[in-house]
Amino acid sequence: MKDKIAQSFENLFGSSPILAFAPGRINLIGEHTDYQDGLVFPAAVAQGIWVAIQKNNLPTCRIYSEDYSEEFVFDINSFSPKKGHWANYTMGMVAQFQQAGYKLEGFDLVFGGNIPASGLSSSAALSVAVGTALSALFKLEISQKSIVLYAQKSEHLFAGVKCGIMDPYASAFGKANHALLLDCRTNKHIEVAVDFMSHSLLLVNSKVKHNLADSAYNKRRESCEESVKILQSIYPDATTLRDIPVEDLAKVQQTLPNELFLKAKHVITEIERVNLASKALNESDLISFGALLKESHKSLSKDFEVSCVELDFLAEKSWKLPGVIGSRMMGGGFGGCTINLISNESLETFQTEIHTAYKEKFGIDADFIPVTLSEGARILS
Ligand code: GAF
Repeated sequence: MKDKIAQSFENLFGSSPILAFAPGRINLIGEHTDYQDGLVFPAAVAQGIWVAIQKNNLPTCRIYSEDYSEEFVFDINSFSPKKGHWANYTMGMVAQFQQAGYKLEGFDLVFGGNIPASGLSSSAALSVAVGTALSALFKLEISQKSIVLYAQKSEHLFAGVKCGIMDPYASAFGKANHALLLDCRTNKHIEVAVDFMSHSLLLVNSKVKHNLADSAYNKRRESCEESVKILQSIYPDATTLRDIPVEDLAKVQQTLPNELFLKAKHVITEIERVNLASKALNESDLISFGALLKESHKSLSKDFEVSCVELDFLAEKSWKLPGVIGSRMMGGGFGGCTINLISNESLETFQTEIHTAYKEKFGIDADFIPVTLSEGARILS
Protein backbone atom coordinates (compact mmCIF):
# COMPACT_ATOMS: atom_id res chain seq x y z
CA MET A 1 0.00 0.00 0.00
CA LYS A 2 2.86 2.38 0.87
CA ASP A 3 4.37 1.97 -2.61
CA LYS A 4 0.97 2.39 -4.24
CA ILE A 5 0.37 5.72 -2.45
CA ALA A 6 3.88 6.97 -3.27
CA GLN A 7 3.44 5.96 -6.91
CA SER A 8 0.04 7.57 -7.12
CA PHE A 9 1.50 10.80 -5.70
CA GLU A 10 4.28 10.81 -8.29
CA ASN A 11 1.82 10.21 -11.12
CA LEU A 12 -0.47 13.01 -9.99
CA PHE A 13 1.85 15.64 -8.57
CA GLY A 14 5.39 14.71 -9.52
CA SER A 15 7.92 15.44 -6.81
CA SER A 16 8.97 12.88 -4.22
CA PRO A 17 6.72 13.10 -1.16
CA ILE A 18 7.08 12.58 2.56
CA LEU A 19 5.19 9.44 3.61
CA ALA A 20 3.29 9.00 6.87
CA PHE A 21 1.28 6.11 8.27
CA ALA A 22 -1.29 5.92 11.07
CA PRO A 23 -3.07 2.73 12.11
CA GLY A 24 -6.68 1.92 12.86
CA ARG A 25 -7.55 0.69 16.33
CA ILE A 26 -9.38 -2.01 18.21
CA ASN A 27 -10.68 -1.67 21.75
CA LEU A 28 -10.42 -4.60 24.14
CA ILE A 29 -12.96 -3.08 26.52
CA GLY A 30 -14.18 0.35 27.70
CA GLU A 31 -16.83 1.57 25.28
CA HIS A 32 -18.50 5.01 25.51
CA THR A 33 -16.44 5.89 28.56
CA ASP A 34 -13.81 8.16 26.98
CA TYR A 35 -16.03 11.25 26.74
CA GLN A 36 -16.90 10.81 30.42
CA ASP A 37 -13.24 10.96 31.53
CA GLY A 38 -13.28 7.17 31.93
CA LEU A 39 -10.85 4.36 31.24
CA VAL A 40 -10.45 2.61 27.90
CA PHE A 41 -8.23 -0.26 26.75
CA PRO A 42 -7.52 0.11 23.02
CA ALA A 43 -4.62 -0.94 20.79
CA ALA A 44 -3.41 0.01 17.34
CA VAL A 45 -3.65 -2.60 14.58
CA ALA A 46 -1.40 -3.24 11.59
CA GLN A 47 -3.95 -1.94 9.07
CA GLY A 48 -4.18 1.81 8.58
CA ILE A 49 -3.92 4.87 6.35
CA TRP A 50 -0.92 6.06 4.35
CA VAL A 51 -0.46 9.71 3.41
CA ALA A 52 1.98 11.13 0.85
CA ILE A 53 2.53 14.89 1.04
CA GLN A 54 4.67 17.63 -0.50
CA LYS A 55 4.57 21.46 -0.69
CA ASN A 56 3.29 22.82 -4.00
CA ASN A 57 4.15 26.56 -3.86
CA LEU A 58 0.49 27.40 -4.46
CA PRO A 59 -2.12 29.02 -2.21
CA THR A 60 -4.22 25.86 -2.59
CA CYS A 61 -4.16 22.31 -1.29
CA ARG A 62 -4.82 19.51 -3.75
CA ILE A 63 -5.82 16.32 -2.04
CA TYR A 64 -6.54 12.99 -3.65
CA SER A 65 -8.34 10.00 -2.17
CA GLU A 66 -7.05 6.74 -3.57
CA ASP A 67 -10.14 4.90 -2.30
CA TYR A 68 -12.61 7.30 -3.96
CA SER A 69 -10.33 7.98 -6.99
CA GLU A 70 -11.26 11.61 -6.57
CA GLU A 71 -9.44 14.93 -6.17
CA PHE A 72 -10.53 17.84 -4.00
CA VAL A 73 -8.99 21.31 -3.97
CA PHE A 74 -9.27 23.99 -1.29
CA ASP A 75 -7.78 27.39 -0.60
CA ILE A 76 -5.40 27.13 2.36
CA ASN A 77 -6.71 30.43 3.75
CA SER A 78 -10.41 29.97 3.19
CA PHE A 79 -12.27 26.69 3.53
CA SER A 80 -15.12 25.15 5.48
CA PRO A 81 -16.54 21.67 6.13
CA LYS A 82 -18.58 19.96 3.40
CA LYS A 83 -21.20 17.68 4.92
CA GLY A 84 -20.20 14.01 4.72
CA HIS A 85 -17.16 14.65 2.50
CA TRP A 86 -13.92 12.67 2.88
CA ALA A 87 -11.91 15.92 2.55
CA ASN A 88 -13.21 17.12 5.93
CA TYR A 89 -10.59 15.07 7.81
CA THR A 90 -7.73 16.84 6.04
CA MET A 91 -9.33 20.29 6.15
CA GLY A 92 -10.22 19.79 9.82
CA MET A 93 -6.59 19.05 10.68
CA VAL A 94 -5.33 22.04 8.68
CA ALA A 95 -7.83 24.22 10.55
CA GLN A 96 -6.57 22.91 13.90
CA PHE A 97 -2.92 23.57 13.01
CA GLN A 98 -3.82 27.11 11.90
CA GLN A 99 -5.90 27.68 15.01
CA ALA A 100 -2.86 26.73 17.09
CA GLY A 101 -0.86 29.43 15.27
CA TYR A 102 1.11 27.31 12.78
CA LYS A 103 1.54 28.95 9.38
CA LEU A 104 0.93 26.40 6.64
CA GLU A 105 1.45 26.75 2.88
CA GLY A 106 -0.26 24.98 0.01
CA PHE A 107 0.47 21.26 -0.35
CA ASP A 108 -0.43 18.21 -2.40
CA LEU A 109 -1.55 15.09 -0.60
CA VAL A 110 -2.56 11.56 -1.58
CA PHE A 111 -4.01 9.10 0.90
CA GLY A 112 -5.37 5.57 0.95
CA GLY A 113 -5.54 2.63 3.28
CA ASN A 114 -6.31 -0.98 3.97
CA ILE A 115 -8.70 -0.77 6.93
CA PRO A 116 -11.14 -3.52 5.99
CA ALA A 117 -14.28 -2.63 7.99
CA SER A 118 -16.13 0.16 9.67
CA GLY A 119 -15.59 0.41 13.42
CA LEU A 120 -11.79 0.34 13.24
CA SER A 121 -11.67 4.09 13.18
CA SER A 122 -10.34 4.90 9.76
CA SER A 123 -11.33 8.54 10.31
CA ALA A 124 -9.05 8.90 13.35
CA ALA A 125 -6.28 7.08 11.46
CA LEU A 126 -6.62 9.51 8.56
CA SER A 127 -6.61 12.55 10.84
CA VAL A 128 -3.56 11.34 12.75
CA ALA A 129 -1.76 10.43 9.51
CA VAL A 130 -2.48 13.90 8.09
CA GLY A 131 -1.35 15.55 11.36
CA THR A 132 1.88 13.50 11.38
CA ALA A 133 2.51 14.32 7.71
CA LEU A 134 1.85 18.08 8.13
CA SER A 135 4.10 18.24 11.15
CA ALA A 136 6.97 16.61 9.22
CA LEU A 137 6.38 18.63 6.04
CA PHE A 138 6.51 21.99 7.79
CA LYS A 139 9.14 20.86 10.33
CA LEU A 140 6.92 21.77 13.27
CA GLU A 141 7.80 21.08 16.87
CA ILE A 142 4.56 19.47 17.75
CA SER A 143 3.85 16.68 20.20
CA GLN A 144 1.96 13.49 19.41
CA LYS A 145 -0.48 14.47 22.16
CA SER A 146 -1.29 17.71 20.35
CA ILE A 147 -1.90 15.84 17.11
CA VAL A 148 -4.31 13.57 19.00
CA LEU A 149 -6.20 16.53 20.47
CA TYR A 150 -6.38 18.24 17.06
CA ALA A 151 -7.75 15.05 15.52
CA GLN A 152 -10.48 14.85 18.14
CA LYS A 153 -11.39 18.52 17.75
CA SER A 154 -11.33 18.22 13.97
CA GLU A 155 -13.83 15.35 14.14
CA HIS A 156 -16.10 17.49 16.36
CA LEU A 157 -15.96 20.54 14.12
CA PHE A 158 -15.61 19.12 10.61
CA ALA A 159 -17.43 15.77 10.88
CA GLY A 160 -19.96 16.73 13.55
CA VAL A 161 -19.25 13.74 15.82
CA LYS A 162 -18.61 14.64 19.45
CA CYS A 163 -16.21 11.75 19.92
CA GLY A 164 -13.84 11.12 22.79
CA ILE A 165 -10.07 10.87 22.61
CA MET A 166 -9.67 7.09 22.38
CA ASP A 167 -9.41 6.56 18.64
CA PRO A 168 -6.75 9.12 17.67
CA TYR A 169 -4.88 8.35 20.90
CA ALA A 170 -4.60 4.65 20.09
CA SER A 171 -3.62 5.45 16.52
CA ALA A 172 -0.83 7.78 17.67
CA PHE A 173 0.53 5.89 20.68
CA GLY A 174 -0.02 2.21 19.77
CA LYS A 175 2.75 -0.21 20.65
CA ALA A 176 3.43 -3.68 19.22
CA ASN A 177 2.09 -6.48 21.43
CA HIS A 178 0.65 -4.00 23.91
CA ALA A 179 -2.73 -2.50 24.71
CA LEU A 180 -2.98 1.01 26.12
CA LEU A 181 -4.71 1.39 29.45
CA LEU A 182 -5.73 4.99 28.87
CA ASP A 183 -7.13 7.31 31.49
CA CYS A 184 -9.23 9.81 29.55
CA ARG A 185 -9.22 12.23 32.48
CA THR A 186 -5.47 12.74 32.53
CA ASN A 187 -4.91 11.67 28.90
CA LYS A 188 -2.09 9.43 30.03
CA HIS A 189 -1.68 5.72 29.42
CA ILE A 190 0.11 2.66 30.67
CA GLU A 191 1.35 0.15 28.10
CA VAL A 192 0.10 -3.28 29.08
CA ALA A 193 1.96 -6.23 27.53
CA VAL A 194 -0.65 -8.57 26.13
CA ASP A 195 -0.08 -12.28 25.81
CA PHE A 196 -3.19 -14.21 24.88
CA MET A 197 -1.16 -17.43 24.94
CA SER A 198 -2.74 -19.91 22.52
CA HIS A 199 -5.62 -17.57 21.69
CA SER A 200 -6.16 -14.93 19.01
CA LEU A 201 -8.20 -11.84 18.48
CA LEU A 202 -10.57 -12.08 15.55
CA LEU A 203 -13.00 -9.38 14.43
CA VAL A 204 -16.26 -10.30 12.77
CA ASN A 205 -17.44 -7.63 10.36
CA SER A 206 -21.24 -7.47 10.49
CA LYS A 207 -21.14 -5.43 7.27
CA VAL A 208 -23.98 -3.25 8.53
CA LYS A 209 -23.81 0.43 9.41
CA HIS A 210 -27.15 1.74 10.53
CA ASN A 211 -28.25 5.26 9.67
CA LEU A 212 -28.18 7.92 12.34
CA ALA A 213 -25.20 6.30 14.08
CA ASP A 214 -23.51 9.70 14.42
CA SER A 215 -26.55 11.49 15.77
CA ALA A 216 -27.30 8.62 18.18
CA TYR A 217 -23.67 8.81 19.36
CA ASN A 218 -24.03 12.51 20.11
CA LYS A 219 -27.34 11.85 21.88
CA ARG A 220 -25.74 9.26 24.18
CA ARG A 221 -23.10 11.77 25.09
CA GLU A 222 -25.77 14.37 25.85
CA SER A 223 -27.70 12.01 28.10
CA CYS A 224 -24.53 11.34 30.12
CA GLU A 225 -24.04 15.09 30.50
CA GLU A 226 -27.65 15.51 31.56
CA SER A 227 -27.22 12.79 34.21
CA VAL A 228 -24.15 14.51 35.60
CA LYS A 229 -26.07 17.78 35.99
CA ILE A 230 -28.79 16.01 37.98
CA LEU A 231 -26.29 14.01 40.04
CA GLN A 232 -24.51 17.21 41.05
CA SER A 233 -27.32 17.61 43.62
CA ILE A 234 -25.72 14.74 45.57
CA TYR A 235 -22.16 14.89 44.18
CA PRO A 236 -21.49 18.65 43.94
CA ASP A 237 -17.92 18.15 42.69
CA ALA A 238 -18.79 15.69 39.94
CA THR A 239 -17.95 16.92 36.44
CA THR A 240 -18.43 13.61 34.59
CA LEU A 241 -19.73 10.11 35.33
CA ARG A 242 -16.13 9.13 36.18
CA ASP A 243 -16.74 10.87 39.50
CA ILE A 244 -19.58 8.56 40.52
CA PRO A 245 -18.41 5.53 42.55
CA VAL A 246 -19.66 2.21 41.25
CA GLU A 247 -20.68 1.24 44.82
CA ASP A 248 -23.25 4.08 44.75
CA LEU A 249 -25.38 2.72 41.90
CA ALA A 250 -28.44 2.30 44.13
CA LYS A 251 -28.24 5.97 45.12
CA VAL A 252 -27.81 6.96 41.49
CA GLN A 253 -30.89 4.95 40.57
CA GLN A 254 -32.98 6.83 43.11
CA THR A 255 -31.82 10.16 41.74
CA LEU A 256 -32.09 9.70 37.96
CA PRO A 257 -35.09 8.97 35.75
CA ASN A 258 -34.82 5.34 34.58
CA GLU A 259 -33.85 6.17 30.96
CA LEU A 260 -30.92 8.26 32.14
CA PHE A 261 -30.03 5.83 34.91
CA LEU A 262 -29.53 2.95 32.48
CA LYS A 263 -27.17 5.02 30.34
CA ALA A 264 -25.24 6.26 33.38
CA LYS A 265 -25.10 2.73 34.78
CA HIS A 266 -23.41 1.52 31.61
CA VAL A 267 -20.68 4.14 31.81
CA ILE A 268 -20.07 3.73 35.54
CA THR A 269 -19.91 -0.08 35.41
CA GLU A 270 -17.93 -0.13 32.16
CA ILE A 271 -15.16 1.95 33.75
CA GLU A 272 -15.00 -0.63 36.52
CA ARG A 273 -14.90 -3.43 33.95
CA VAL A 274 -11.84 -1.84 32.32
CA ASN A 275 -10.07 -1.87 35.69
CA LEU A 276 -10.98 -5.50 36.26
CA ALA A 277 -10.12 -6.55 32.71
CA SER A 278 -6.64 -5.04 32.84
CA LYS A 279 -6.01 -6.80 36.16
CA ALA A 280 -7.28 -10.08 34.70
CA LEU A 281 -4.91 -9.74 31.75
CA ASN A 282 -1.99 -8.97 34.04
CA GLU A 283 -2.76 -12.17 35.92
CA SER A 284 -3.23 -14.15 32.67
CA ASP A 285 -6.78 -14.86 33.80
CA LEU A 286 -8.42 -15.11 30.39
CA ILE A 287 -11.63 -16.62 31.75
CA SER A 288 -12.39 -13.53 33.87
CA PHE A 289 -11.30 -11.29 30.99
CA GLY A 290 -13.74 -13.05 28.64
CA ALA A 291 -16.60 -12.81 31.14
CA LEU A 292 -16.05 -9.05 31.33
CA LEU A 293 -16.29 -8.77 27.53
CA LYS A 294 -19.67 -10.50 27.70
CA GLU A 295 -20.87 -8.18 30.48
CA SER A 296 -19.70 -5.21 28.46
CA HIS A 297 -21.74 -6.32 25.46
CA LYS A 298 -24.88 -6.87 27.51
CA SER A 299 -24.52 -3.45 29.09
CA LEU A 300 -23.94 -1.74 25.72
CA SER A 301 -26.90 -3.54 24.23
CA LYS A 302 -29.52 -3.51 27.01
CA ASP A 303 -28.64 -0.41 29.00
CA PHE A 304 -26.76 1.93 26.69
CA GLU A 305 -28.69 0.80 23.60
CA VAL A 306 -25.96 1.20 21.00
CA SER A 307 -25.99 -2.34 19.64
CA CYS A 308 -28.24 -3.66 16.87
CA VAL A 309 -29.84 -7.02 16.02
CA GLU A 310 -26.90 -8.06 13.86
CA LEU A 311 -24.25 -7.37 16.53
CA ASP A 312 -26.39 -8.98 19.24
CA PHE A 313 -26.79 -12.05 17.10
CA LEU A 314 -23.04 -12.32 16.45
CA ALA A 315 -22.10 -11.87 20.11
CA GLU A 316 -24.79 -14.19 21.47
CA LYS A 317 -23.98 -16.90 18.94
CA SER A 318 -20.25 -16.60 19.71
CA TRP A 319 -20.77 -17.02 23.47
CA LYS A 320 -22.15 -20.49 22.78
CA LEU A 321 -19.33 -21.71 20.53
CA PRO A 322 -16.45 -23.87 21.80
CA GLY A 323 -13.12 -22.13 22.39
CA VAL A 324 -14.62 -18.64 22.60
CA ILE A 325 -13.17 -16.79 25.59
CA GLY A 326 -15.11 -13.58 25.00
CA SER A 327 -17.09 -11.67 22.41
CA ARG A 328 -18.69 -8.24 22.23
CA MET A 329 -19.58 -5.38 19.94
CA MET A 330 -16.70 -2.95 19.50
CA GLY A 331 -16.58 0.82 19.07
CA GLY A 332 -19.40 3.32 18.82
CA GLY A 333 -22.02 0.72 17.83
CA PHE A 334 -25.02 0.48 15.44
CA GLY A 335 -22.95 -1.79 13.19
CA GLY A 336 -19.30 -2.45 12.47
CA CYS A 337 -17.50 -5.35 14.12
CA THR A 338 -17.52 -7.64 17.10
CA ILE A 339 -14.23 -8.40 18.81
CA ASN A 340 -13.65 -12.02 19.78
CA LEU A 341 -10.95 -13.83 21.72
CA ILE A 342 -10.78 -17.42 20.54
CA SER A 343 -8.53 -20.41 21.18
CA ASN A 344 -6.36 -21.03 18.12
CA GLU A 345 -7.60 -24.55 17.65
CA SER A 346 -11.23 -23.34 17.47
CA LEU A 347 -10.65 -20.53 14.97
CA GLU A 348 -11.70 -22.48 11.93
CA THR A 349 -14.90 -23.96 13.39
CA PHE A 350 -15.78 -20.55 14.79
CA GLN A 351 -15.63 -18.96 11.34
CA THR A 352 -17.61 -21.71 9.69
CA GLU A 353 -20.33 -21.66 12.37
CA ILE A 354 -20.64 -17.88 12.46
CA HIS A 355 -20.57 -17.51 8.70
CA THR A 356 -23.34 -20.08 8.22
CA ALA A 357 -25.57 -18.82 11.02
CA TYR A 358 -25.21 -15.14 10.07
CA LYS A 359 -25.85 -15.85 6.39
CA GLU A 360 -28.94 -17.88 7.27
CA LYS A 361 -30.33 -15.16 9.55
CA PHE A 362 -29.45 -11.96 7.67
CA GLY A 363 -28.36 -13.09 4.20
CA ILE A 364 -24.98 -11.42 4.71
CA ASP A 365 -21.52 -12.99 4.28
CA ALA A 366 -19.70 -11.92 7.44
CA ASP A 367 -15.99 -11.18 7.07
CA PHE A 368 -13.35 -12.29 9.53
CA ILE A 369 -10.43 -10.00 10.30
CA PRO A 370 -7.44 -11.24 12.33
CA VAL A 371 -5.77 -8.39 14.20
CA THR A 372 -2.43 -7.99 15.92
CA LEU A 373 -1.50 -5.26 18.38
CA SER A 374 0.83 -2.95 16.48
CA GLU A 375 2.86 0.28 16.43
CA GLY A 376 1.29 3.72 16.27
CA ALA A 377 1.67 6.56 13.75
CA ARG A 378 5.02 7.26 12.16
CA ILE A 379 6.92 8.86 9.28
CA LEU A 380 8.16 6.25 6.82
CA SER A 381 11.53 6.56 5.18
C1 GAF B 1 -16.22 5.98 18.71
C2 GAF B 1 -15.64 7.27 19.26
F1 GAF B 1 -14.94 7.92 18.29
C3 GAF B 1 -14.75 7.04 20.47
O1 GAF B 1 -14.34 8.26 21.02
C4 GAF B 1 -15.47 6.19 21.53
O2 GAF B 1 -16.40 6.95 22.24
C5 GAF B 1 -16.10 4.95 20.89
O3 GAF B 1 -16.92 5.29 19.76
C6 GAF B 1 -16.96 4.20 21.86
O4 GAF B 1 -16.19 3.69 22.88
O5 GAF B 1 -15.22 5.14 18.19
